[in-house]
Amino acid sequence: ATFEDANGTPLSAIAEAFEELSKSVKSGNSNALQLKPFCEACSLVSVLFGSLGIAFKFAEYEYCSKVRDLVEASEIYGTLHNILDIDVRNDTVKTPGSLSRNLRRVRQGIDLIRALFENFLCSDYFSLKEAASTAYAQVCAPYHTWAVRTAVSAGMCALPTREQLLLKLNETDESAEKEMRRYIKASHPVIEYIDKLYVSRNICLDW
Ligand code: 1PZ
Repeated sequence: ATFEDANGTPLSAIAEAFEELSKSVKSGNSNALQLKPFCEACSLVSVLFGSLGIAFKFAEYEYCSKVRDLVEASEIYGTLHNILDIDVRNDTVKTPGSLSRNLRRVRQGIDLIRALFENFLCSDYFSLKEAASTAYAQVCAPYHTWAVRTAVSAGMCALPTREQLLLKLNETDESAEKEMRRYIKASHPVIEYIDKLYVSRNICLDW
């Protein structure tokens, strides 16, 4: 199977996949989001890790193993909302390794990319390292242990430059801006939808 669209770059495939998700979320049916297309879109994000260098191997492993657990669950549970219902019933929403916890972590990953892309496009940040460090501090650091935060900040020093990243992703400044804006716009309703799954079941989002 190929996930490439007309432009054929990894970023355009990610943008395309999230636009599809955002369409089903906006369709209004509150049970609308199926695990399978959600996981497929989230798997596409992992190509970005390949552009980050060896320092983020552990992040790749962490993220991909959580997406894989959700893929395996997709046959049985079908929708995101079923996953929450099962874990609420078993009181395992926040239990390490539970599907609802993995979903929360994957959601933080796609939000991290959203924040990174926003910073990348904002002229206040000169380097990829600055853009990524700020995005991480905003979205993920509050929920990570000291050990993880330390490893991440060490890894940031080994990030490629903006230009190297664009080259690896086969994008120009203009094409990357276009695809990143598509992703920012499309991921927003998806992230909001996932948050609502928790909040509507009286689960706060401070973890
Ligand atoms: C060009 C892009 C540059 C962006 C660089 C940002 C890299 C951030 C790396 C974050 C590493 C986090 C690693 C480990 C986190 C774990 O503490 C938690 C544990 O969850 P638990 O098992 O306790 O429930 N794991 C996660 O949160 C899984 C997802 C983390 C990775 C998200 C990265 C998303 C994609 C980054 C860009 C490619």
